Amino acid sequence: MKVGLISPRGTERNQQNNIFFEIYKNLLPVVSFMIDDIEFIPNLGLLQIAAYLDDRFEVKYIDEDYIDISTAEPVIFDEDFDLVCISACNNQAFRAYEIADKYRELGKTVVMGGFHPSALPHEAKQHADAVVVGEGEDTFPVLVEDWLKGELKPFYYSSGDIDLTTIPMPRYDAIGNITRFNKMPVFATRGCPRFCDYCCIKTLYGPRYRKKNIQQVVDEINELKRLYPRPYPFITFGDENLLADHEWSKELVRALIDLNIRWECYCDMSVAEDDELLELLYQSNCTELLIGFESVIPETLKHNAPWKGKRVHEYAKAIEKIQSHGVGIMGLFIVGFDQDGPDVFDRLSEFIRETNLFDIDFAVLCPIPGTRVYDRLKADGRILTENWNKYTWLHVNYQPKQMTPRQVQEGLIRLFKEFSTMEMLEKRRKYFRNIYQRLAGENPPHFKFEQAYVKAQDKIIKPEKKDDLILKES
Ligand code: B12
Ligand code: SF4
Repeated sequence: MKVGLISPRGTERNQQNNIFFEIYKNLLPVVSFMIDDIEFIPNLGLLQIAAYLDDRFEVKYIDEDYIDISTAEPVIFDEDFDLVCISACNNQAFRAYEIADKYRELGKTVVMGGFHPSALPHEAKQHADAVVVGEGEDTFPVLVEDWLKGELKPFYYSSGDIDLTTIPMPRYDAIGNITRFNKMPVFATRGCPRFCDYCCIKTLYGPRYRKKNIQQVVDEINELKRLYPRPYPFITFGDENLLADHEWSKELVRALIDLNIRWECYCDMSVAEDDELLELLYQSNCTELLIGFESVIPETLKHNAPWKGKRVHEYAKAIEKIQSHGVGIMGLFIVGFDQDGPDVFDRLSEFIRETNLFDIDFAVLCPIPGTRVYDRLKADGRILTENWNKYTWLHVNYQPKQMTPRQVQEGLIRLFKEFSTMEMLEKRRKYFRNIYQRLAGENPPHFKFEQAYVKAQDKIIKPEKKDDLILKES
């Protein structure tokens, strides 16, 4: 039996049909000067559920984000699947429904899961024979057996508390042409004990922070090294906070040192308090830590991510400490909260200039279904569109409190542009060159810093005037 695993197109920054693509394509080499290009990552959710399909099934993974749009239809629909499994984030939902409808017209069974169907299962059910709500490990195997018996149920609800030490390795071997991707996703933990108002993580994975065994993680990375030709793939841990438990993290990072990879992960700034962990991160080639600072305005954080609000005064010191250990930080920021006035952009800009962040990414608040922000804005009648194609964290989909949607949109673009110039890159390059030379001598082996810089220079194309287009669309 043939099973299709389909990740519909949607990634704003990777897709040529998206309005942000042009501007982002031109800016990214400078924003993210340490990665080779825009990041290309396969869908781990689908590879994970594929691990439950035994040898009765032949699986085919199709990732529409990485198919030329002009040839996407035949690639997706010229397959004779018996079962079609589709995964969707919000901004993939409409395309997921299109694919699902067409397959159902062809008489195929379609099942859906992932963030969007889990938040809005009844909407997704209109396009699928069955919807999985939450994690797939305890639901998908049951669903498959029901399907084989002809007893498929409309909804499958996860317990939300899967024991990660018992789950099989994702089917990385099903990726197919693996070198289309420049980063390989690995998860070592799942869940987050916090509940920030704008975040959907708890809705999908529940409140408990759970871990795999370290050996499982090592085995997964070794499998990726086996599948991926040298140079080894860059490993991106998608965990909400890989380093939340410092003692366990140290054990994990020690194991990563022996694997000889380059890697990154999300974490919080408490890492700055642990010198031993910082040293291990450097030794293990951790290129950057992605930290969601979200805002530098205490009032904003107090209302939207209170636990971050308590630490906002320590942000700058923590960044300095972490980066001085040769580990860069990608600062993740969100603009457009109710407490943000028009000065939010200047305040953010000033903070970033002062802190020499290795990498930066900006987003505009997005009212994701299943979050408190969504419920609040919906109740206030402030959601401007439920066109999920625009739920990208780059479009303004709601009526901000202290600004117009246009002001927020323009401010976001201004920030991207301001920090995506060769001048800013040069400044950061000097800052990090000093750090690496202090740590490792004249030619630091840690990063191919100079090559990355030259490559970024080559790739800079003067952004065309796309601003009008963006503003009209949002
Ligand atoms: C890696 C990653 C990416 C990668 C690409 C991943 C890819 N190709 O799928 C990149 C960097 C390209 C990316 C881009 C974006 N991302 Co992203 N990303 C992640 C991240 C960090 C990890 C994803 C992952 O590997 N999860 C691990 C797998 C195992 O979990 P899972 O996908 O949930 O799958 C489980 C269940 O959901 C279920 N399941 C999932 N699909 C299916 C399908 C079926 C049929 C079944 C039965 C079950 C099932 O079973 C799985 C096992 O339990 C998540 C955060 C997170 N914790 O998930 C954010 C996250 C998914 N991204 C998010 C966002 C907002 C984006 C962007 C819009 C950002 C931007 N502005 O550019 C884009 C758009 C993505 C798109 N495809 O269009 C949001 C999604 C919000 C939402 N509600 O939709 C998340 C949740 C981050 C967050 N905290 O808000 N992302
Ligand atoms: S934003 Fe980060 S800290 Fe807050 S709930 Fe989501 S994953 Fe947890």
